[in-house]
Amino acid sequence: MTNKKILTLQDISCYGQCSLTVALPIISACGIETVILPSAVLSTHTGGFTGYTFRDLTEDIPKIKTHWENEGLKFDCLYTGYLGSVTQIDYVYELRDHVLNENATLIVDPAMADNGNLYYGFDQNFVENMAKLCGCADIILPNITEAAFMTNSEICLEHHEEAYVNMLLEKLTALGCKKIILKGISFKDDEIGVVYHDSETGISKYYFTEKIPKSSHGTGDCYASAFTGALIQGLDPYEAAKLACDFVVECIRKTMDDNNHAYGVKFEKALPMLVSKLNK
Ligand code: PXL
Repeated sequence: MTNKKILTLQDISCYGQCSLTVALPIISACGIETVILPSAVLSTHTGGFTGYTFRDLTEDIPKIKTHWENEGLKFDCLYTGYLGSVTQIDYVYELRDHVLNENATLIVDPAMADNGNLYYGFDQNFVENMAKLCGCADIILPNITEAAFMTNSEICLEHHEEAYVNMLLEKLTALGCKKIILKGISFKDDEIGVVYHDSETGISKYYFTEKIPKSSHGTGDCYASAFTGALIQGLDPYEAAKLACDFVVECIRKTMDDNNHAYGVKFEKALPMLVSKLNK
């Protein structure tokens, strides 16, 4: 039996249900061995908290990579989430070149913006470097805001038109992006969804779910983790994209009745649903 291993590079936000504290349990629940490379340790995430601590682990990344190389450790997938600097983006290429198996998959979630704004601390230079990384990835998972920033496009957050989505997909393809899952598309008031676009075949496939009128932090990380776990478990990218949509809706549903839980979603309560759908 093969035992595929995913390496994921992103921060640990100790409190806040995002990045590694969701990626590790979600990918593990998908039945995949998950190896973590923490890029930083923060006391909380940066969305809505002030005065958080930030321990930068950038200089540990090449040392950890070298140790793994010396041990002959290799991975079938590298999934990157929130990265704190351009130097960390540069280390993704090093990891790709030195600790991945042949035919491994590079999945990049350019987790740097949402709702029309860059997250605290990011600038145009970071955006340009992230766009370059996305151009080298096998699969990228931007939301509309991230796609617009990376392609210098107008940011349109609702009432999308298909022409707008196609324009973003074309510009992302021009960056070199191969398979694109563009999130947060809304053609109708009560629906939200994703498009899966394969740049090689030119085929786009949409998937929509009900739109729950609640903005939740951390759903992008839940989405990317469920997608990555499902893909490496053997689903094709469109099926994995659909399952990740259903999982995120369930995460939001499980959190909806709690007004003191805006910092994240109660993804733990949605894991049984993810596991049962994945094993069907
Ligand atoms: O969920 C993305 C994310 C991850 N890590 C940190 C963040 C954010 C979003 O704000 O601040 C530290």
